[in-house]
Amino acid sequence: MSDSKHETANLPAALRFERRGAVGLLRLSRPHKRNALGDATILGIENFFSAIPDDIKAVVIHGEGEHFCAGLDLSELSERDIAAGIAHSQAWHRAFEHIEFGRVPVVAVLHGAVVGGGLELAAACHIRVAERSAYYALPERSRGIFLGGGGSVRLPRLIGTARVMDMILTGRTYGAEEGAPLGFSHYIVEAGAGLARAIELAEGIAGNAPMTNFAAMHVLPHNAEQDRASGLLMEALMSAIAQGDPEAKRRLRDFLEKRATKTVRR
Ligand code: 1HE
Repeated sequence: MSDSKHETANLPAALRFERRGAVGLLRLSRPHKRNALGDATILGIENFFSAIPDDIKAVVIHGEGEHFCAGLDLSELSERDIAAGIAHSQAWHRAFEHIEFGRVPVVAVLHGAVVGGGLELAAACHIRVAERSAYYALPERSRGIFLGGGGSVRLPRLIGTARVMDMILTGRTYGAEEGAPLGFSHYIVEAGAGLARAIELAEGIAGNAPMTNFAAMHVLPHNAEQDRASGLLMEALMSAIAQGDPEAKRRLRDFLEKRATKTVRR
C-alpha cells in the first residue's frame, strides 16, 4: 500500500492521516458532530488498520474539537432493521479487531466525551492517555439500545463486569482521574497535553523490537484468556522466537558491550 493512497483516497472525510516519522496520527475529524462514528468512518478505520504503511511502527488516534468521540452516529440508527443491525455491529467488531490485533500498537488520546462507541473504540487501543477533561459513559440506555462495538467484551476485561453493569443500568459516568486507577486510562495529563504525550509514548513503542510489540499485542491478551498450561507453553514458544530474532541478539550485544541504556525509574 502506498502512502499517497493512504493519505487521500482510502480515508473518508471524517478521518485524517498524518505522519510523524515512524508514528502515524489518525484523527477523528468531524468535530461539528462530536466525532460521532458513521458507517463510512467505521469502514475507513477498518481499511486504515488493515493496510498500515510498512514504515509506520505505531499509531496515535485522537479526536478533533472538544471531545474524543460521541459514539455511534445516531442519525444513521433509525433506518435499520434487525438483520442490518447485526451486520452493523459486526462491521464495528471487524474494524476494532483490526485495531486490537493489527500490525502496530495504537495509543489513544482521550479528552471530553469518551462515550458509547467512543469508549468502545478507546478500549480497543493498546495504550490510553487521558486529558483531565475526559469522561466515560455508556449512554446506550438513553437511546434504548445496547453496546455494539465490542464493549461488552472488552470493557469488563478493563474495568470489571460489575462497573460496566453499573454504567449500563444506571448511566453512571467516570471522570479522568477516578477512571485511571480503575483501568480506563494508563496516563493522565493536563488539557491539551495528550497528543504530545501520546506521540512520545508511540515513538518509544515504535523503537521496540518488532517481536516485543508482536508478543505484547497478540500473545499477552491471548494468554490472559487461556488456561495456565497453554499460556505457559505459548509464552515459552514466543520467548524463544523473540530471542532468536536478530534485533534481540543485537540489543543483547549492546548491553553486554556497555552500549545500552539502563533500566532506571522514569
Ligand atoms: C451527534 C452525536 C451522535 C452529537 N450521533 N450526532 N452517543 C450518545 O448518546 C451521545 C450523544 N451526544 C451527546 O450527548 C453530546 O453531543 C455530547 C455530550 C457528546 C457533546 O455535547 P455538546 O453540547 O458539545 O454538543 P451537541 O450540541 O450535543 O452536539 C453537536 C452536534 O453533534 C449536534 O448536531 P447539530 O446538527 O444539531 O449541530 C448533535 O446532534 C451532534 N451529535 N453526538 C449523531 N452520537 C456500535 S454501537 C455504539 C452505541 C453508541 O455509541 S450509543 C451512544 C451514542
